[in-house]
Amino acid sequence: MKKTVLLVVLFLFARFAQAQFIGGGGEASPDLKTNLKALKNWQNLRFGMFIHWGPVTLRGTEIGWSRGREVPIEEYDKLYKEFNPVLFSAKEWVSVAKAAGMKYLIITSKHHDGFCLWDSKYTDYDILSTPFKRDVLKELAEECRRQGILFGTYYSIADWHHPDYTTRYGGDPRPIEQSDMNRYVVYLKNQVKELIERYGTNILWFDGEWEDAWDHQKGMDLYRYARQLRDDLLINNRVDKGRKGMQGMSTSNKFAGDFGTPEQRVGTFDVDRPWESCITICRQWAWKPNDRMKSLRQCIQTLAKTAGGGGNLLLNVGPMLDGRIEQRQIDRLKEIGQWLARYGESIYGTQGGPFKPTEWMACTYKGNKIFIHLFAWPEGELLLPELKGYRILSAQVLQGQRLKVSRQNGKIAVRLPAAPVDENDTVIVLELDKEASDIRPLDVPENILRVN
Ligand code: FHN
Repeated sequence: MKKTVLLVVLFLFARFAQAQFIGGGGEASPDLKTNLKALKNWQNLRFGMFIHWGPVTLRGTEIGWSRGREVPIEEYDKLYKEFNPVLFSAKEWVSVAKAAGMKYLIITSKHHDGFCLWDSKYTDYDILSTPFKRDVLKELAEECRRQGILFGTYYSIADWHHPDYTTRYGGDPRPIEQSDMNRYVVYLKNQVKELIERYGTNILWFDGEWEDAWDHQKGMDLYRYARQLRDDLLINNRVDKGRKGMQGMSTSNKFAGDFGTPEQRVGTFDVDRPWESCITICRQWAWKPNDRMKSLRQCIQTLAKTAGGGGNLLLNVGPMLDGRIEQRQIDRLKEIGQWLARYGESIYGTQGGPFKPTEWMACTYKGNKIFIHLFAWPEGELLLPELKGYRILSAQVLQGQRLKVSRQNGKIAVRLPAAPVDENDTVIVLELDKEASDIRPLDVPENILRVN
């Protein structure tokens, strides 16, 4: 008997140790815990605007990365002396986001090039040192509050301009012997404090954590520092070193961060861990003349697939050097907004699933309603795997006609109209006899569909 008890105790301890130190499940340490109310609110918003902007826009090359490449470092670091975007209007930008159906906005307060779009007490390499002399972050933060858009700030941990940051880029000849990363971390924290206390940022979207200058300890320390300044703050997983490349999710719970950050792709279906895909509406993050822009179809289907996978979409625009957002990008965003004005119920406040996304469909649900987003049009009938234990009370095209629904050979069969109602994404609504939240996610065989 004594021997059995000892074995049980040893087994339980081993399990506990595994959860804590080897990661992959188990609890994140208490002071790295996400503010669940803030997280839920943000997840319900589903769609935000990302903005990459700075003096580099004078050259139309990529922000940060073109320093020391397309634009010699000396020239790049002097661009701010010519930066005078007189047509910048926070009201216009926020109105464009709102018209697109976006519910939050994240602006690059400081990118890898180290230039600050606000009046920072800790550097002169900021917007007040330009001929423009207006605090872009102040105007945007206030306008977001005025128009009810959640305001957030991107902040690059990598700072290729700052003398104390210890990773050089772009052939930068400056030796790092005099550099002091601890001094840089003090600078970083002081600026983060400004963003939280002076601009009321709700989301800290860190980036540039992949370089050797940054490590796990610094990541966890920065997360704790920011959360103790403001508890209902959301901080992405690029505050720490857990992110596994562009797929964007952290490899274990030991790393800090409230949500994963897949980049330039729709994240993998995951309804257990929060995530947000950041994707450019064109190809470059910062503005580039005649950069290829995504079609309306691509934009809407990317949003539906992201929500259908359980994630948020942060769609990026790069405003021009005079401060305006390009008219064609404004028009594209407005078109997305028109689709959301009609079908937004199938995106905002929904969860991903229960049918997992495929090439031709994605699925979201809310309460007892399941929204099937169709990107291709089946011949005659839409067939879906059975939902055992659930009665389907009705089926209809969202905002449209009712449809005949039946069970056939263990499948749900929805009789469809001859043609899609919306070429980009026609939404079919199934109303169930009870909440859909307990349905375990289901794979939909690609070949279940006969497309005409
Ligand atoms: O280098 C940056 C890039 O410029 C852009 O900011 C994206 C946005 O997520 N992040 C980095 C690349 O991973």
